[in-house]
Amino acid sequence: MTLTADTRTGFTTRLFIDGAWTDAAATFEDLNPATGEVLARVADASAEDVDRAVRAARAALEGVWGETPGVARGHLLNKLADLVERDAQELARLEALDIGKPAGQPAMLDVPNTIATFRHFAGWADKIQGATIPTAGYLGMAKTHSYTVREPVGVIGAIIPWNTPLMIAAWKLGPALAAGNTVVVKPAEDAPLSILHLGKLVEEAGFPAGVVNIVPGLGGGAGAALVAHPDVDKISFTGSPEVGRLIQKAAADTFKRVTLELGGKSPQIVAEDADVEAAINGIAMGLFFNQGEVCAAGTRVLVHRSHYDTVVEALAQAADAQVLGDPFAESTTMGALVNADQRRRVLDYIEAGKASGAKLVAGGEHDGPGFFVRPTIFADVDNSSKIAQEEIFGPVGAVIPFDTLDEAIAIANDTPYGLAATIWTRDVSNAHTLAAKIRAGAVWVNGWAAIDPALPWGGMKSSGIGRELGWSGILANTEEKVVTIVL
Ligand code: TXE
Repeated sequence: MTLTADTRTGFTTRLFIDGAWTDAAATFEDLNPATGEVLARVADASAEDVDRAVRAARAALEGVWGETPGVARGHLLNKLADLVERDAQELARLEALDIGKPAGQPAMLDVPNTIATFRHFAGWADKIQGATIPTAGYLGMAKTHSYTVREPVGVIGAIIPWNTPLMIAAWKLGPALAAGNTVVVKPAEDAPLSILHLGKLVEEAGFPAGVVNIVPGLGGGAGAALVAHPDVDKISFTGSPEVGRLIQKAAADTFKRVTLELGGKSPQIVAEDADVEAAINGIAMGLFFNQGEVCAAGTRVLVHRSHYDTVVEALAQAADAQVLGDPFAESTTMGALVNADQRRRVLDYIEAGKASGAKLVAGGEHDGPGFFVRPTIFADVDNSSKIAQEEIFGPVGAVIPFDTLDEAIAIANDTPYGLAATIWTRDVSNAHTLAAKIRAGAVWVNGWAAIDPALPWGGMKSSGIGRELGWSGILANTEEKVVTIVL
């Protein structure tokens, strides 16, 4: 898909509350990462705006939305999917403009995945069922008839990161709306534009006022207000472990439910029997796609010693071959990091890598007028070093040799994270053994990031709590109620 770089700047966005678009008292700047210029002035929701949004969501839940049957919720989600499909080019353009990623990437992944997610959950909306459960009876005196129902959790606060905002908003909205919840969405300050466009489509699809509200704002402002609000039943968050920890603590005050997706330090393991050529291409994608700003980025490359030199050399070449630049140029394969802080953070990690004694074989410096960082590969990395333990969220790979699969498993599990892992092997026994022993929410064999809206998504250990997507996404957005009739 070729997209036109319509880089109009200087516009001011609004809040979407109770079905109406309103101005905020304050705004903040949203920058174009590829140029560093101000792209838009974004309405900054205050605590009062968040309160209005939560009240609108509660009113919709207790009113028209609570009376809307699953089949009608499914129709609306399908309509929304159709509208996202209609506006696919515009949404991909906004994503490239706001985040700095090559425009072909959101056109290939984020937008189609958003459509698929809404369609998947449209299908669930009228199939959310309970069970009838045989029991021993009532205190030995009477028989009973018991059944369960799955009810919406209530008002859900969805806090979204900036790396793939449209898609992650869909991952939270799809199951929440299918299950009959109402939602207040807080986009990240660096990338609210595609979600605001989605708000227009929610309106056009005909969702009743208050079912979806969008309150862009700062994390410590609108985000914290949403987390603290006593009338929010659940927070669904994707972002950093630091903020995830704050959210879980704050949620304890009102016993809000939480789903937390907090990133990772995912291994990609190249076994002795791997198809090395296929592995190299997949590993490079796992390192460099979306500038490495991916929660499941395969940043620790564990390579059997027999392939080590080949893989290190090929990844260095793949890094050097990346073309950084204008997200809308056909030749660009990698965009800019999202903001100056993120670039600083990634460059600091590169310095830490050099200081650790790891061997820098590609990249290592920044580039261009925007927030660019050259893709970087370190070889001979010690798994206990900072660059192997901490999430960098940039195009930086750490290559580590191993001799036995047991050693690979031990290294793979030796981080605080457990989001995803990729295994490159042609031996089905190795595939199953590694899949069983690696502590991660998702294990991919012979292909990085094989995600699908039907598959549960979430992490073990510090990568988070709970699962999104698939039937697990419905479970996470419903409360189970048991009804017992004493006969
Ligand atoms: O994340 P934050 P940042 C990791 C990644 C990245 C680092 C920092 O390693 O380098 O986090 O990114 C909102 N109460 N991930 O600073 O701050 C914020 O406004 C409520 C991994 O951008 O966690 C935004 O909407 N909300 C990750 C969202 O939280 C608050 C994706 C995420 O921002 C808040 C993003 C508060 N007190 C970053 N403070 C992944 N899992 O994929 C901030 N927010």
